[in-house]
Amino acid sequence: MSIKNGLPEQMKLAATLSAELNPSAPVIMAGDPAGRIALASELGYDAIELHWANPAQIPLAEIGSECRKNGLEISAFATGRAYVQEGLSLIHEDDENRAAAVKRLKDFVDAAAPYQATVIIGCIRGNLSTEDDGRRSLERLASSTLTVAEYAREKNVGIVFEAINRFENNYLNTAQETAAFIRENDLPNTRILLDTFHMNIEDADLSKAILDCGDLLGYIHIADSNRRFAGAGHIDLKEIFNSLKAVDYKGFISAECLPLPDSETALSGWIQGVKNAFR
Ligand code: LER
Ligand code: MN
Repeated sequence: MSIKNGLPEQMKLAATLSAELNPSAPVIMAGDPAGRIALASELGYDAIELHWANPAQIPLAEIGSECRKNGLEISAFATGRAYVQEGLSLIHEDDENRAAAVKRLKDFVDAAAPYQATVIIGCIRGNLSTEDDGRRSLERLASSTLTVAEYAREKNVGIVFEAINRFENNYLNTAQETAAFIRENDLPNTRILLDTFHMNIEDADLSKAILDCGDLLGYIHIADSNRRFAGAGHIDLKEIFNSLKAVDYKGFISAECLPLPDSETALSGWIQGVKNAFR
């Protein structure tokens, strides 16, 4: 295994970026893309993960050019803000809303294609209504996600589908349930995103969850138990890294954590926490 900056070279580190910082949203940096991207590069990050509700609002030409200048990639486009801010949901009972959610994800795929970036399906899968027994919603989810995944395959863009804790999405919470959904529906170009913050709430055995996903694992979000930077809580990150090594994980590991106590401290603390866990 070749090691670069204290980590396996095959594991690349991404810093999350959005337009504005919000102490309750798990995005580590925001604002002036040029300054933020230069700082992330200086600290040892390899990539940037973008968090916007709509790709049309992203200053993508500037971000792309600053990334190139600093030798960084765009790892992924997170899409959950389209649900949180605009209510677009892949399982919505209203056909128009659901079609708009699918269209938004296709727009994200188009934005991701030139950068060979991945598109994340997380909170945009929406929440089950209280009257729903789940079956019809899961059928809608499978159909909407299949449409997006087939479109992504044509554009050669990878999709990662995230297991999210029950307080944000009220179904498909564990790694096992989420992996089963992807496998059973044979979704093309689609792998699972595991987020250690959600796993700490939902998965009884974090290591086993990673090992069971195996090569279905396509992307990792690392935040600690309190959703602060790696090392700021009580998750056993050494165990996480040992499991990632065991499945020969070769993807991005992203700092999707709260910008606390401030963005700069979280950015440098996260890198240090990840390196300590790997040692
Ligand atoms: C999205 O990656 C995620 O983890 C959500 O919890 C964002 O709030
Ligand atoms: Mn996440």
